[in-house]
Amino acid sequence: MAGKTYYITTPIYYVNDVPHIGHAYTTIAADVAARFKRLAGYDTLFLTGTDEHGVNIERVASQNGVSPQEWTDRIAAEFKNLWQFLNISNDDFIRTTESRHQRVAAGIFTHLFETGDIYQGRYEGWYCTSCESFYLESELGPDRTCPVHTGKKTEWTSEESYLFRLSKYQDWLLRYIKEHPSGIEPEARRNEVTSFVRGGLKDISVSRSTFSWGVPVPFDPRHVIYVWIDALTNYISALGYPDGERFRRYWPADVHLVGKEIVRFHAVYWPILLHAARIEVPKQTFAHGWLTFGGKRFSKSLGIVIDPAALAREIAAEAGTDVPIAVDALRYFLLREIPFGADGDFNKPALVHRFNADLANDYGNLLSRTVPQIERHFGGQIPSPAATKGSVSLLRETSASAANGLDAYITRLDFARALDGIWRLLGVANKYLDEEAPWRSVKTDRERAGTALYNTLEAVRIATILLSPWLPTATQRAWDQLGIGAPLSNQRLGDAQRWGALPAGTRVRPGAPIFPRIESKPVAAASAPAQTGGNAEVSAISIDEFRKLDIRIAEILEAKRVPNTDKLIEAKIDLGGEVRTIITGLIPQYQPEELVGKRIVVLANLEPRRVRGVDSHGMLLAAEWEGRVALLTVEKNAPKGARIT
Ligand code: ME8
Repeated sequence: MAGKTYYITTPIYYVNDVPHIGHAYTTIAADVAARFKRLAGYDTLFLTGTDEHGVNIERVASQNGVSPQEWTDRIAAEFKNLWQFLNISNDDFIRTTESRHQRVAAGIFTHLFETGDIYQGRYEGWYCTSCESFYLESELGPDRTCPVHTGKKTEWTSEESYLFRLSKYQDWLLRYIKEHPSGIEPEARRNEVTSFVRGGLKDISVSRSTFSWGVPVPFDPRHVIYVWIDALTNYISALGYPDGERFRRYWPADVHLVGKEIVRFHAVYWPILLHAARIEVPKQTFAHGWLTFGGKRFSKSLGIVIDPAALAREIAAEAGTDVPIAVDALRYFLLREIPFGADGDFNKPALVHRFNADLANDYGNLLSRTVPQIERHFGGQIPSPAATKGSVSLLRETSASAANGLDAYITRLDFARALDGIWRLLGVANKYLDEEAPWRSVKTDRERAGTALYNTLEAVRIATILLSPWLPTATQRAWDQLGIGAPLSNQRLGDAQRWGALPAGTRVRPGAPIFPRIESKPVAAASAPAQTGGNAEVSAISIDEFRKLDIRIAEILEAKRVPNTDKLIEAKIDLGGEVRTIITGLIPQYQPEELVGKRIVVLANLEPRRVRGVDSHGMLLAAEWEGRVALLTVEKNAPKGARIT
């Protein structure tokens, strides 16, 4: 893999307002791709930044009573802070007001003027200030509104302007797209661009003289460079074009990741501009779909926004965990739920569901089901596997196919499929563990139990490496619990492709559940641990009232997980001759298997109720604190049925 490079960019975002979840969506996707390519051994460069010029920014700064520079400094800082908060690993952050950028934008403009591709003329047309773009009459919505910003009126703009000979390159571009079909993805966007170009390219205006907040045209300072021409050049100015070391190393870019509304700028204007300037064209523009809310696009100008930081804090509070874990969940959710490329509606219950089902249950629980067993039965050290004990071939195969398929999926930015492969592995690992049930076999065949625990943790090790691009915080915590000496950050894809690399003898470090479940109200009500939270108001009761409680000792005869729930266990208990069923919410603190045989304390005269189609009669008493649960048990082998008085 030595010598392979990967250069990925996001759009540089406008600083007319603070970032929202739509911006986070693109940036998280680019971050996962960049982190993955680093993992796969590519020499990777990941660029994002801010687009700080144009009449919009000039206007919003003046509305806020500050200079455009003060305004852009303030909002650029908001973007940088958000990227840090979301654990974005960009290698550079380019701002179009930086001199390293302005120099390049001005240089290219002058060069194209000298070669005759930019010429002086007049431009008239319908202009949307939110898009910073002219539209043809035929493209406008009702009342000459913008086709992208629904309801926003375009303005008739007529001014002396420099123009760029886009028309001259129409045939070249059509040929180029045909010969390099993967240059515009997905296919629907390629078709859209092709038909737009076939419809005929008109020369475009590339300067403005009605305002001054922009990069001055070097040979005619009455004009500033059109903000889109200025902005697009960020992808090479950040590399130190023309003679920077990074430009030589990373250009042409592997992927310009953008939202679908700006595909035309990236897949028509930008390649033509580069070609005219004799600069290589990027390998690909990938235009993803829109994140919507109630079917409407998140957008500052449309007034539909979600602050990703506020959302992550909310999720963290609901799960009773810290914010970086909630950030991981958001990163995962956005790329799991919506096939990348298509539009998708944001929906918080779906996020909560993914948090519980995928992250807490399928991934986090694998650790809670194994690491404490190693601690309890194997002195805290991961035992050596015995080849003859049980069949591990399905686990090995699924893990190899998850790890081997990933690079191709990420190259295609098919995040959902990549995650599907990893989840297949987690599914097989959970099933393997259920079937092997080391908590049972440890009593009869220690070697088999040890082998099962080793193999499950080996699957966890591999999944943890593979998931690290999506879940940088959670995978680090999982790695810490595994106790492996070599840091996670040093792992490469090859380490996940080698079954058996988990060193036997490793000392595990049990810890708190990495993704504590988010309890929605109805499930909490169905779960039985005594509600003795520290904040509950406790009022005094009389001894007679206490005597009304029928609290008795019981033994758990059987316990099994209630299907399609994350937390509930159906337990059969013996109250000294009387057998009852009680539904209790004890997972992940307890697994059904370990409850069997325990002598516990039950509130026996609680009204029966139906939970998930089963009559539950009574309540297992348990202490609950800081999200943890401990069952009450008894000393001196008190007999089943004995009353607590
Ligand atoms: O267009 N769904 O900046 P911008 C998905 N400065 N992605 C969304 C989104 C949504 N609802 N809303 C925003 C600009 N995005 C120019 C770019 S590049 C040389 C200049 C993301 O602040 C998506 O990537 O309007 C979209 O293309 C971008 O933010 C637009 O950001």
